[in-house]
Amino acid sequence: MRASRDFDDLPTDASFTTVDTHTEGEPTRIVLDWLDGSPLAGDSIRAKRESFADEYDWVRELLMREPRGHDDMFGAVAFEPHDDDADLGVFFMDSEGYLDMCGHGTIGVVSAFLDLGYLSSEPLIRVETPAGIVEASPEYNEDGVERVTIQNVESFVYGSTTVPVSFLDAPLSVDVVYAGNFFALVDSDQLGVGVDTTRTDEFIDWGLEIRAAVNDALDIVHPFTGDPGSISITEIYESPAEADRSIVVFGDGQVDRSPCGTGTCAKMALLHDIGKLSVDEPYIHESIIGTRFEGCITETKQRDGVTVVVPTITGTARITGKHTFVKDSRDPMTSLRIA
Ligand code: PYC
Repeated sequence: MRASRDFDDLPTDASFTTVDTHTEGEPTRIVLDWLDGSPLAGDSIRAKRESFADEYDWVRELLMREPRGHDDMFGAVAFEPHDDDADLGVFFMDSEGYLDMCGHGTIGVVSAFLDLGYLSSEPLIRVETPAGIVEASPEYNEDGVERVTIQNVESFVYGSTTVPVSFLDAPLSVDVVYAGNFFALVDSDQLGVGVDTTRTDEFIDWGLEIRAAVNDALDIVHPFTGDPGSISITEIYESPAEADRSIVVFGDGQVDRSPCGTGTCAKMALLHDIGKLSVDEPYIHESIIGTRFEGCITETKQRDGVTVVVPTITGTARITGKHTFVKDSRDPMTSLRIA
């Protein structure tokens, strides 16, 4: 019997190469196949993401969902930037769709690409994302990249609202904050529970219901671009003495294992707005599994009458593998979800 040592003998329709990482526990499967300049139509990163979604959404499903991924998988597609000033272009995806910005994913991509020599070790790496340019500053030790700090896009409190929800008698108060994605932020005191892993399924149901209720209640428009927006992520937080902790629900009910990079920025923007976090004051944000991002607001600005903050977050990512995924032409099971 002959053992096949590579994929050349398999009847494959397609194959994809990824570098997989986790950032403080949250995976990022980084797709390399568009890095060599393979064309994605469009004259902006958003347009390129739209063409990917139109033409290659099956690749997202193939790589994010079972049997190659799982319902909580997260991914990034890396490509040559559209913006001449950027070093790298990235957009983000999960098992349900796409996000405009991702903090843990950006840390994962920058850290892995530096460790693998795909990026040269500059002190500042500019990453083009659908939300705008994000600046990454790596810190090294003798073994390579130790941590990465990213300066996220300008973030701001959009407003607040109350929405009726099935799991409370009273309406729920929600703060709406933009930090590269629009967030619904909810204080867990209103739910009468602390944030921990004993109730993850309930938090997922609540998070999805809150997101839908706020999207029903508000017609969100980004104040600077005029683009229509919607809440993509619900962040339910508590503030114990040692460090703020949150559970972050997005996609089709995914839970971020990391403290959520954009979610940390959203929380800092909210705290600054209510006078509880000053510029340059260190902020620690803990995830549902106890991992942490360090955050800071480095600056505030007035933009079109809105106070925006410039937030940074710092965290560590590690490579978990490099993979070649194939779509065997005999295999009908390209993407599996159990309802
Ligand atoms: O780190 O910004 C983040 C993020 C968004 C969704 C999952 N993680």
